[in-house]
Amino acid sequence: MNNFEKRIKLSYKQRAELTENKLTKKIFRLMEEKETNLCVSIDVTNAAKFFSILNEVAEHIFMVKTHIDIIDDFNPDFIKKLKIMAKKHNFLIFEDRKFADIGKTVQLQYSSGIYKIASWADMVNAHSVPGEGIIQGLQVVADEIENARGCLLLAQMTSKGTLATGDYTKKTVELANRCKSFVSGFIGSSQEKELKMLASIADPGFLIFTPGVNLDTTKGKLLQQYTTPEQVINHGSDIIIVGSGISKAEKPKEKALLYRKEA
Ligand code: 5BU
Repeated sequence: MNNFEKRIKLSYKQRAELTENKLTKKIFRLMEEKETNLCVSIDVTNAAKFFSILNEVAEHIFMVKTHIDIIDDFNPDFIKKLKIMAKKHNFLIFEDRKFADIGKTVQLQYSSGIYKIASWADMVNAHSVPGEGIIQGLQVVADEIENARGCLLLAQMTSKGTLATGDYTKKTVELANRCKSFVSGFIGSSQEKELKMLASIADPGFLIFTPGVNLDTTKGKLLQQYTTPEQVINHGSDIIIVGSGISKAEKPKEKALLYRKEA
């Protein structure tokens, strides 16, 4: 079996055995246990609204994705509440921070400042453009934390005209291969050709997360591109990230169930 076939055919249990990454193993276990590969992205600016949506969808997700720096009324209670909910409803937290600097700067951005991301986010993501230093900088922080921490590399992006294609994607996968203890996998494109390419070169011990998923439209605002859950999973992705398709719906809970079933 080639990598693509392994991704499609092996069970989560079998896939979990192909990695030593602690967070990746935890994710495979959790997806199997909760019977969901849905990660919801709640991109709202008000804390009360954020928690109201999260409360509705919690039973259907294995992970919530945040953009912590868009919350207008952020204070440390936000994190306390988020952690309590994550424990109660058994989901993980992914801060979509997209780190992009040299090692010693990302080390500080990950550990310090107002948000202290490393203290609460199980998963973060990073651009591969700085090279291995970015992973080393994040990992210095992660190694000090008791709970499993992981990182996704942006091998691709979902926006039309992205420069993260072809050789850039291949080199990102090579970088990940050198840093398997901290890198859990990749952000993959929602577009068929690109995603299939990534799914065929990425070792099946790596997870592929795909945003740009929506059942109602193919074009989002400001050059976002969408495809359906069924398409991205058949094209080799493991996890769908759904934002406005759920959070802007009249009934987020019903939509979350729908996306969960589709994926
Ligand atoms: P949407 O409302 O489903 O379009 O939200 C998608 C979310 O995923 C949003 O938070 C983006 O920042 C995030 N995203 C993305 O859309 N495309 C990418 O390539 C990456 C992240 Br990386």
